[in-house]
Amino acid sequence: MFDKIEELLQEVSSFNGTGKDETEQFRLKFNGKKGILNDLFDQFKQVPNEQKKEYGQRINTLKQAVAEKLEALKSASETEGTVAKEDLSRPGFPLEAGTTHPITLVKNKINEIFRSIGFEVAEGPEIEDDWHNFSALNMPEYHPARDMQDTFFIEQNPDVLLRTHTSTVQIRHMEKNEPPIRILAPGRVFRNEAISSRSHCIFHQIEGLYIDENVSFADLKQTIQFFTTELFGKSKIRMRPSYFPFTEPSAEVDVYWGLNSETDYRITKGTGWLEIMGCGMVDPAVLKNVNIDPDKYSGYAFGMGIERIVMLLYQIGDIRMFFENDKRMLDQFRMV
Ligand code: 2NL
Repeated sequence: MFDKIEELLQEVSSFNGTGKDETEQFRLKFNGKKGILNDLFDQFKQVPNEQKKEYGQRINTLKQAVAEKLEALKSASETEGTVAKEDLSRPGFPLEAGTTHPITLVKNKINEIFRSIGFEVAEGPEIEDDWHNFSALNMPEYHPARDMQDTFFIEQNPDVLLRTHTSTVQIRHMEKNEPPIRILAPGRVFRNEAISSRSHCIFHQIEGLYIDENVSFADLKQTIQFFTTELFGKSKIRMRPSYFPFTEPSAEVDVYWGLNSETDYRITKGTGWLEIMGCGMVDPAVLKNVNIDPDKYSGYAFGMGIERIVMLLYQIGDIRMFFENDKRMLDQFRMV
């Protein structure tokens, strides 16, 4: 009798049914209403008293073994089921896409605004020579205006330098093209400045140039006003007299930002006005340098730093944030 139970125990532990039907047959054979276990429990009454204890222990062991085997088979078939049910057409885990840097974002916006009124984007080299960066722009060798910005020279050669403004692009364009000329020159420029929260050696500029017959200061003002309205939604501007070696007359452009918030007070120093760019009528000496007849043609030019505009638009307090590439900063421009 005990040998029979021992045999059954062996059968249970060695059972390794794979299919669903096989497992169900196994379950019915041992656990079914008319299964072996019920049978063995029914026989308990006929077992002699002195053997009842051992018999009880053995059939309980068998019952336990059957239960464990069924549990093991069940979880194995569940795992199998999941694999079989896997939807292979499901999309994979998404890869996080990069974001557009705020400087690029604003540069593109400004490009679009001027393209809509007939300007074309022009580009040129970052490593320049003295002529395109200084001399052609009415800044001869000993002109005091050259001290206005500190220049990076390379290879100890004063004729190989990093451009300090993108006017170089416009000089090159005027040398190769006849008026009418309507171009926009965005790009990186380089100045040897002390690192602080307000200054940086590499920054971005956009300059614009329009040369044709009868271009006037009124044309310049209207164009700038169109630009500030498009970019900031603000059309109230003023022009203050200024000086640049390459324009005459020259002006600084202020936008009326308003005094609606505490931030407005802080960034406009309580005046409501904000300086956004410099501009002027191209100096006849510059036109002569690129073989454009100043008696026939006139033109205007303007220039602005992109970082400053981005800081205004998105309330960024420190210029160094543009170059740290901190993901927490860049991620904020995902939806812009
Ligand atoms: C500023 C002011 C300015 C120009 C740039 C220019 C270029 C040529 C001829 C004449 Cl080829 N002018 N550019 C003119 C006036 C102002 O920039 O504050 N820039 C950040």
